[in-house]
Amino acid sequence: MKIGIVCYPTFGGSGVVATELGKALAASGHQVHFITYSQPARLDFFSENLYYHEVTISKYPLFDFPPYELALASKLVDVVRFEKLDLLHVHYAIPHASAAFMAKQILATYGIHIPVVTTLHGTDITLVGKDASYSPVVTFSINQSDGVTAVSHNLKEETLSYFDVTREIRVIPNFIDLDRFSLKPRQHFKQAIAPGDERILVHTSNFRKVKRTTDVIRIFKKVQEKVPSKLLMVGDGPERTAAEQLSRELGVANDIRFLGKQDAIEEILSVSDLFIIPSGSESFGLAALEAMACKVPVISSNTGGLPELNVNGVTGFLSDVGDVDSMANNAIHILEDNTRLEQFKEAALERAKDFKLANIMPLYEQYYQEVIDSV
Ligand code: GMT
Repeated sequence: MKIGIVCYPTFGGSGVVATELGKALAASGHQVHFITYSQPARLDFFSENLYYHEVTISKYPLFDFPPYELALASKLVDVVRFEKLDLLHVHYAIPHASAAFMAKQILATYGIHIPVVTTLHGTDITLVGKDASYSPVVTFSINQSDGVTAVSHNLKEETLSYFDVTREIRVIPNFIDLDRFSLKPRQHFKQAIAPGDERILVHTSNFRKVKRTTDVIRIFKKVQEKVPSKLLMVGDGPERTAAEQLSRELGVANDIRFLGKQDAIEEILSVSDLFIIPSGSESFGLAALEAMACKVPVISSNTGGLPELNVNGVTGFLSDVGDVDSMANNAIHILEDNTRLEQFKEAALERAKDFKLANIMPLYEQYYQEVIDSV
């Protein structure tokens, strides 16, 4: 197949899923065309089946807000026409699904009928999509897609309960490349972070409010009172300063390293004992899956799609959003006993294997074919 993929080219979860899916599809023989405003972060090598088309946005003094959606729709028309694509797969509804709808209408005037699959990732529904300034367009463009997927059953239910969606939604979860995300021997790094053989806790995110990064600091403070430990905070974003400030106020700053944005997350996960993800909303939790693939159990909130990934009492524990005491107690329970920690680590890896790329990519391929056959 010749597949066009539209996504945010940044480090965010939806962009990572889209890019890794495109790379895997290309590796299995499909021709994949990425159409974005800059080179996707993980598309940093050459492959004969991978193409990248940059959406260029003309600036004009009249435009306080350059019309990206129009530039994207025009580029989609161009790429579909001249590269003769079979299907467009857009990741993150806003504004990709509506741009694809517009491109589809224009292409029809050339006698070209291109099927569009929209994948809902989370905040495009749970936060931004529900905003009254977007919701009519989100509802319309989901219904106008020829196929719709959601990354968890919970996200599907959220979408159906909030939007007047008539399209069937197929659940296809996030996936993991176990060749990249696996436990790597990094003893020297572990020694540098935890010279007294302390436990290492880790959090990775974009430090947005929804991630509740200050809860991570509060949990760590409580854990540290019972189990000697260190905390690695990976990523950057608007809440980083608040998290840093809180760690100083609570007197734990010397045991926390804020590492900023990192490419080789798997290296950091490889030295970690426990992953903390107390999000207020999380449609799947790709970051938790990456941790589990590196044998790191998960302390999470029980929101969104997290219960579909993290098995309570087996791969980690789930608590109500904001219940810092429960999360800290669960973390201590796992960390205070070597044998128990090892059991949780093994179980985390076993669960991660359910989401390996080889299991999930065929679900997309099969769905593409169904959508193509149905239009
Ligand atoms: O987590 C983020 O804020 C980034 C966001 C995105 O769209 O880039 O991630 C969402 O999509 C990921 C991939 O499908 C999911 O694993 C994340 O759970 C989801 N984030 C939220 O729902 C907050």
